[in-house]
Amino acid sequence: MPDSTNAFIDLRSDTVTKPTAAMRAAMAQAQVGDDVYGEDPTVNRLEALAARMLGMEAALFVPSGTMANLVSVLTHCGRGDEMILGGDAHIFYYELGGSAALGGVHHYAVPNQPDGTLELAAIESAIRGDDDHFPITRLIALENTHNRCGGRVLPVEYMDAVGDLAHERGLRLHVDGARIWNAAAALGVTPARLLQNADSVTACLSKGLAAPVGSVVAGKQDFIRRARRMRKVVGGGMRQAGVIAAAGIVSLTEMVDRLVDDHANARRLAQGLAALDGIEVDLDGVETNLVYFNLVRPDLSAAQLAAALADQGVLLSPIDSQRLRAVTHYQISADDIERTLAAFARVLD
Ligand code: TLP
Repeated sequence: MPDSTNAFIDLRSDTVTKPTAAMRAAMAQAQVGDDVYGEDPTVNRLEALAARMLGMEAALFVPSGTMANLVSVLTHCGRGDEMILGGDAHIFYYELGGSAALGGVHHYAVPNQPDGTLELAAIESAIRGDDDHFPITRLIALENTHNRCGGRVLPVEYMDAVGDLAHERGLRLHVDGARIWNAAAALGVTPARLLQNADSVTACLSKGLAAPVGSVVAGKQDFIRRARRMRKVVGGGMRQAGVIAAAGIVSLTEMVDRLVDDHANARRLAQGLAALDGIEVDLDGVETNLVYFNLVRPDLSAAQLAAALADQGVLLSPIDSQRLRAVTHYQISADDIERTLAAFARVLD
């Protein structure tokens, strides 16, 4: 079975998820056309469905979350404009400075709080005044769930408040919602409610929702029309993309409701890790499918622990010399969590 041949318990990321049998069947049967002409019926269906679920007027299918953020930022901002974002934001930390390199967009990074938020006062004071020395602030970007802050969920009231602040000051709010589905599941609200005050969102299909490829950008009709042109600029115009969009439709219709299982597995993993000597986990901070933890052993680095666990068949990501990340997802069962904890116990013994 192509979906279950992985010999490792792979907790490096939810990006490693493989397509389900239903996705492969949908891909094989997908009706296709040329999407640059707007003629791929499956892509059009995916975009309409995603827009509806995200509570936005329209959506655009793109190959990756990185391109979704890039296209969004370049559509909101011109050269020399500024965006305010967190110093731990994926856009700031892990996207090669793409919007600066390709679009000349200046990044104003303010500190992320441990819960993934940016203090409203910090955002407020980062907004530039009318002065010939300053770039023009155009955009605020939030991330929900927040990856580097531990998969933390930004609550509805906070999202609303940042949207209000942005709009009062004539700015736009973009949400890197690569894992917005996890955020909504953890809060027990719809993604549409969570994004009610946002102008645009990146939402990934190929993480917890297990599609092989693809993300969407969603926003107002006019924004998406301009984003479509920007996608073409960065080389993201795809042709018979219905073959992959078909998997994305299965993601949205069949894979959202099960995310709570990943969250339960993450919690069980975090609790088991917290009970081990040499590991520290902030249990209150484990709200979704990401488990960040610290190794507190002078004789072992995070990279050495990861290597020793790989020898035991368990893969996870060292983040720095002491910090590691484990991510639960569709291909990780409750039994895999127990086997992972047993491997940890052997390695740390
Ligand atoms: N995150 C990846 C790595 O790039 C770190 C991971 O394994 O978690 N926004 C957020 C919040 C993300 O976590 C990611 C991927 C992206 C955007 C980019 O998505 P892709 O990988 O599809 O370009």
